[in-house]
Amino acid sequence: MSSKKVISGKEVAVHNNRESCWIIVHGKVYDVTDFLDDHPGGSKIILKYAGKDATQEYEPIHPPDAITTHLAPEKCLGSVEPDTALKIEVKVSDLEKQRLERVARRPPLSEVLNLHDFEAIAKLVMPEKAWAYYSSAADDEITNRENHTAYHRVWFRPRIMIDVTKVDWSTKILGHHTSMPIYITATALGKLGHPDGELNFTRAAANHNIIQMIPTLASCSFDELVDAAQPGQVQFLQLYVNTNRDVTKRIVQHAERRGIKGLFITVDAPQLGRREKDMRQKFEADDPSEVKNAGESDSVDRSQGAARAISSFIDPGLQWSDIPWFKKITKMPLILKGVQRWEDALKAYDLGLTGVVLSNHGGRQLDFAPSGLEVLVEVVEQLGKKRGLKFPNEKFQLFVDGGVRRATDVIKAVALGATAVGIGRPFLYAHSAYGQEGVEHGLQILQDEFQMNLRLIGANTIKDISRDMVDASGLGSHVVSVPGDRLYDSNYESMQHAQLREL
Ligand code: 173
Repeated sequence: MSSKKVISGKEVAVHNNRESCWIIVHGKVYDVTDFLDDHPGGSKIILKYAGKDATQEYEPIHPPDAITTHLAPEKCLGSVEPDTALKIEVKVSDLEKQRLERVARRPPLSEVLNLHDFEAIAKLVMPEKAWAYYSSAADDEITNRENHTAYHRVWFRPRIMIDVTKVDWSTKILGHHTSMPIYITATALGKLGHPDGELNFTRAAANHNIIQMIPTLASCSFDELVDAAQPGQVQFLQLYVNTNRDVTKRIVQHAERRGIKGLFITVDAPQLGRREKDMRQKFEADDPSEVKNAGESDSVDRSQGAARAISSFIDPGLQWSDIPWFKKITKMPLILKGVQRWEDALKAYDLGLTGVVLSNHGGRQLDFAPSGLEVLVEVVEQLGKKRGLKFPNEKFQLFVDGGVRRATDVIKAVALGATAVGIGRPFLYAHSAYGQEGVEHGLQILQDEFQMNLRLIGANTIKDISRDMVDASGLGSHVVSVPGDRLYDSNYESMQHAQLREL
């Protein structure tokens, strides 16, 4: 059959089972019968849409080119005759109606004063599934909360009587200009939060001269995000290494040809962490009857949540000896994302890499992994002692991500030796609640906070933020503010004091 053929929705509807399974995505009809068992998210979800239009379900969790990359061209049977496709009737539930009412009641952006506000609003207005996916973290979410509270254990030692009439917080990341020492870090599945997906970040980053790190698992295609960039706009790529290295090689070399300026290889996720908030959503099973039938033959256990369902391609065999291969296939600067101890940072340096991101993946991987901020201190110390390096350093750059909500957090990391800091969830929340405008507002908030805080600590530029401007002596002390164990705490029944007697 030629892909030019026009097929009626009625004809597609006949192919609604495991023996012959056609689906419609973006107006095209695909024969996915042979692909059912190879689908990383399992066959069950495809069979739910067998003979029907699957675009709405497909869109947020796949880049638009996922189908054409995974299916042979002849599996595209043609286009569906307009308005004839069977759709799954989506009933607007009462809960959804209530959510839409809350969306209409969002405060204007002028009332959003800080990045926490975005999180609070997003929690109220996002679809529950998307909130669960973005906000979830590993196990008891201790590391997730520690990422933020670690910043509370670093205090400023401000300088006074400095002429701070003019302050400038622009700097360079891997040699590229940025208006602030931050970048928008990679986060998967942007369309779960907003229909424009990661394009919101690309466009907002352009308007604020900020670097965007494009995720491997973006909802938008890589090329869409590169095409949307302004001339000269700098983008990095976050890479999940595929078990099939030919696929990885193709991605990397394509990225280099498209002008990507840095390759951030994720090294903290040989297997995805258990994110229980996400798991509780039973991701694809909106229909409660389906949850009961979850024992049906389907090789993927979707009770494991959205991320695990689509991450089976990630190679748990990735190791240090793979690094020379990456250096052979690309000239892009190579940075390891997810380094969690100084020994590994030194190894990365010794192997000639350009830098490391001290990160625990937003607390989504190993619970009780230390915060990037705490690792930063030991890495700077050991690279100084054992390799004679001073930070910040043009040749080997240190980045931190996780838990950042304020410019003061960024300034603390910079004082401790970081070149820049990655911010992920706050921009996801901003875009989920307000789209591109929200992301831009979030960036503007940070710009304003930088101006004020540089003045208040007595630094005219990023270069003037020195190690002596912070006291990090309490950072390693987890006694001060270890986050509470919320699940345990909510089960524990408080004891009572002695009561007054009844008269
Ligand atoms: O943290 C994540 O959720 C993540 O990195 C991921 C990995 C694989 C699939 C989807 C998301």
